[in-house]
Amino acid sequence: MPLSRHLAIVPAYNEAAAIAATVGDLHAHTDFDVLVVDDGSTDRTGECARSAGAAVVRHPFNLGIGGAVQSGYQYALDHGYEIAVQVDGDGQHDASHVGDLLRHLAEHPELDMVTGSRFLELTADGYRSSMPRRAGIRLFARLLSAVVGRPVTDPTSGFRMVGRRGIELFARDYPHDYPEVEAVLLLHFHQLRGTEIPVRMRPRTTGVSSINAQRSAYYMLKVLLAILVGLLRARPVVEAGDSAPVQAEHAI
Ligand SMILES: Nc1nc2c(ncn2[C@@H]2O[C@H](COP(=O)(O)OP(=O)(O)OP(=O)(O)O)[C@@H](O)[C@H]2O)c(=O)[nH]1
Ligand SMILES: [Mg+2]
Repeated sequence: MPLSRHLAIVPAYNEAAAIAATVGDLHAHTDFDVLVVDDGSTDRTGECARSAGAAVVRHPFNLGIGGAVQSGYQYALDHGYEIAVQVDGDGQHDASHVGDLLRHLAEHPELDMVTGSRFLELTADGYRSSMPRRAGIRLFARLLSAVVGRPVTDPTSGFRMVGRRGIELFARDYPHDYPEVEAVLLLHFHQLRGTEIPVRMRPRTTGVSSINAQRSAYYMLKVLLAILVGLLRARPVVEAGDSAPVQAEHAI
């Protein structure tokens, strides 16, 4: 049995320069157990994470961020955690907000996921990504808000906390490649509920971003197609009083 009922899942790929500080930040601000998913790094990410006091799951080769996060949810499910929060390994997510996410989830038991949004804060300080990426984020935000029927302001934020139902869903199924936007849809199509609260993020100070100019274009196209395909796919129809889908078809 785990010591805590709460787990921080930290996906990390070649983050040796930042991972110890990220784990330290989580230990300083939360009582969450910390799992670093070392996604086939070629540097010392795994060793640094372990020395900093985290549990480490290591992929034999690089699966990409979606695979890394899904491994984390599988670990959370297998070890009986009730709450899991995703925190990037590059130090951009400020662990002092983990308590805010937890409080919000505890105060709203109808919710399954709470996401930290950079764009809800009234003051404009904190990292909000580059101009071109912000344009993409705005487009995804509009599309997602229309589809899920609630305001989504930061669809690419990977700073998210889920309860048990979210852990079960994401352990079973999690999008690959650039998963954050699709994960919001996945949650919605499984009739789970999400919301956002304001957080401040930091710029990446070390390591290499997964999103350069070339990949941004691929990201946009891939995620737009994924949204479209997700909308076209058949989904289970749940009738009032049923606990199981009556029409056994697939969700996104
Ligand atoms: N680049 C990359 N990151 C991965 C991978 N697997 C896990 N990660 C981790 O996923 C997290 C998010 O990736 P980032 O490249 O920082 O993406 P981002 O935060 O949207 O982009 P930046 O704002 O430019 O940092 C980081 O902690 C990475 O270490 C992978 O295959 N590639
Ligand atoms: Mg980052």
